[in-house]
Amino acid sequence: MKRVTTGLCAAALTAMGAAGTAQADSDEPILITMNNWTSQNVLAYVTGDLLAKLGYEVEYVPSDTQLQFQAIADGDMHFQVEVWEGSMLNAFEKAKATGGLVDMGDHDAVTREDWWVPAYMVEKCPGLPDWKALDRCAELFATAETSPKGRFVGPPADWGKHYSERIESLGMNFEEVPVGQAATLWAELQAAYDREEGVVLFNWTPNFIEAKFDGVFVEFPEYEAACLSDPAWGINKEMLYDCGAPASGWLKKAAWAGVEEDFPKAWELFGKMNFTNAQIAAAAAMVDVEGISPEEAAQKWIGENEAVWSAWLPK
Ligand code: TMO
Repeated sequence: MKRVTTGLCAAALTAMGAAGTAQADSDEPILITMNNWTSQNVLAYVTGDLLAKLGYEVEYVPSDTQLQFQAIADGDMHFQVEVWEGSMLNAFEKAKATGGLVDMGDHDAVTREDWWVPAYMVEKCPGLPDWKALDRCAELFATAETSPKGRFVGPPADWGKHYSERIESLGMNFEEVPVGQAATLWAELQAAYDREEGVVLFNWTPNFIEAKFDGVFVEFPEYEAACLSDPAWGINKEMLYDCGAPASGWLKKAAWAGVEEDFPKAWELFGKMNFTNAQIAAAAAMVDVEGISPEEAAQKWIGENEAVWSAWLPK
């Protein structure tokens, strides 16, 4: 990906041009934010591969799902390809308000992130997917560690979900046991699924899960913005978080405001990039089902979807 600057003869430059590598508008690397779930990693590498086609140098910077937005606003990172409403709204809005971070538009994808049960649990616990039914069946979800409370297998801490508060706010007979990384969520699901044992875990869509496991999201009190800001809203008059996440959430892109001037071709690309639910689910499946690396998955996606991405490149 290294841009060739000096000491290169004209013939070689022409050859590069013929191979489709354009001249970039900056020598500085573009810093792409990397998070800790699969589709984001694949889409980040797709972004990097497309930037390379425009002649840019690219670096990938690992970041925390909540703290990344202020880092983007400060120009310490330049682009995030997956901003999820259900887990990042507040941190995103706060950074946007400083003026340093720009909303680069929505993907077509519609998202949901919430508690999720396999379909066989709906038969074992009448009334599911309603959360009150789940709560009545708490014992079916108990483990030695949580008994007599049910165990909720929660997300890594940096995903900003406030589930322990939700359990308290709704007075549920559950205990959150968070995982350290996404792979543990799927290992817990697979282990329970094979034996049709009780399990309720954090999940989201689009994801590879829908292609491999049959199940449903738990229906909590319907999301309204006030649930996250006004304790008086909802069932619990003294606490926030007494609601589910948006059932039809947005998925956005975010960039550092300085990209427009420093990397104008990249700015145009970021504005046009747009993934669907099916594309994102397939991106995750290449890694989590087929077992190839996120880098390879990105290259495969680029190879198979030229008609899609070529429309995003600046003319
Ligand atoms: C932000 N995530 C897709 C992991 O819920």
